[in-house]
Amino acid sequence: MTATRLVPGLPAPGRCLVMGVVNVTPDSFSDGGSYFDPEKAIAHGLELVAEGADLVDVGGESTRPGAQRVSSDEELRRVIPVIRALTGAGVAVSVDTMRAEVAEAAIAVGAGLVNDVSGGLADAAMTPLVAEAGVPYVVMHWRGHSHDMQTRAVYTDVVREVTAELGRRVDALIAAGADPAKIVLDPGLGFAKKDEHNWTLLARLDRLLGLGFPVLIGASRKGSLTRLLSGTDGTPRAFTDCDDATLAITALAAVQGAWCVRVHDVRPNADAVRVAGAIRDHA
Ligand code: PMM
Repeated sequence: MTATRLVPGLPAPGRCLVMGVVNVTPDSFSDGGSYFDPEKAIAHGLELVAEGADLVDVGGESTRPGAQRVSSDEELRRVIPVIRALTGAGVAVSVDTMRAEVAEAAIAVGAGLVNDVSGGLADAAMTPLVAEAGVPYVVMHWRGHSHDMQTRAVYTDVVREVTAELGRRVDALIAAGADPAKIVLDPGLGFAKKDEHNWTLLARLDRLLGLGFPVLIGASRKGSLTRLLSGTDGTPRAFTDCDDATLAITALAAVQGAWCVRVHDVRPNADAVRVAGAIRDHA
């Protein structure tokens, strides 16, 4: 597995890809409210591409710890106009959704990848949908919805359990007829994970990379960074002030062969993946 591995239908620039985040939500922890207005979301997506994003991830449902679900009608209302406008402008778009209905509507307006933080576990219709549609699909490690996911952050060996649970999702997808070449794996940093679990998964990224599928890392502005960088009084660093730290993870993951990083602050991450690409080219 290398960063250059092609996932059909997506850009293949020969280095780790950069996925820019557009949360069309009033309450995402990282950029909550900033792009809830569709015009602002579209403008932001275009801005991320101008800064070097290879694709733009559009989501309409917050997954921050404790978040409650929105209805599928509301999710559709939030994301579809934004995806339609961005794909119409030639942008490669992924839809960040746990719902097959939303994924299907997004694909119909041009989304080229489905990014499902539940890895198909939240909606039984998702696995057959992505298998049938033949789109690239991000299978993130997940143990339950955000309102109580941190109670499931219980592991004996987090690396072994996460890779095994992802492996079972891959088996289900292949059994449903999905093309293995279109499956992307994601350890799900911060989802039913304590800080120690997130750091251990990053320390042993080789184990996930070793499964042979492209790997996506979503570390940008995650709580583990805010707590790692807390002040001397123990106050966590603000989410939006963790972009330099995100960059460190991007560089380390990209040089090891991650396929894509999902980030909010695109421009420096786009530089970092190019640096990592140059190092890999000369390894
Ligand atoms: N994290 C969030 C949302 N979607 N998708 C993938 N594949 N991996 C992630 O780690 C991930 C995700 C939550 O972060 P946000 O509120 O900044 O969007």
